[in-house]
Amino acid sequence: MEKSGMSTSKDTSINNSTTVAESLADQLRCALATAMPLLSELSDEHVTLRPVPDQWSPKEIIGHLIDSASNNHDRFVLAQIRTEYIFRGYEQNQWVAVQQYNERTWDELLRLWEALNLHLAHVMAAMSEHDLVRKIRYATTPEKPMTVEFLLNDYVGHLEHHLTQILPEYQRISTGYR
Ligand code: NI
Repeated sequence: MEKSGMSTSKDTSINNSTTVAESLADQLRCALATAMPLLSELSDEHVTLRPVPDQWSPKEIIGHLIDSASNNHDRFVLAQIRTEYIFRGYEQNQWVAVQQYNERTWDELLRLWEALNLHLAHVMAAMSEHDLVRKIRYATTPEKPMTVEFLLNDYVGHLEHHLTQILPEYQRISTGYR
């Protein structure tokens, strides 16, 4: 992978060689930078309320995104270390229920969610073109291999999908998880 620091000064205006991985990481950073101020403004009453009894509150949606970040942290790292890596799934609704996200303060949840994702953006940006074409599989659908690039794109799209549930005006950037 070419690092921009290696290039001569005259070519910077034409091509700063942003990699696909760096571009996906930038989408994630941009989503965080856009959403954080809007999320921070929401009242504690609003973010604790479940619209209907079996739907997540905004705190629980951010909790689900924290679970997504922590599970995908494993995946983003292990996909680069192991060949033939099969992802375990996780019981999304039970993860949210067990952790009682509604009992946490909104500010603490947001800071945890942001910090985890800033680190994941860093991990994503460091991936090479070779890493992105590696194949990974889910235990539930082992017959359908997917690339690491698909996984990263899907991760950012999934995050934005849930952001739009809390922030209806949020404009998605990612092409993933449509
Ligand atoms: Ni989800």
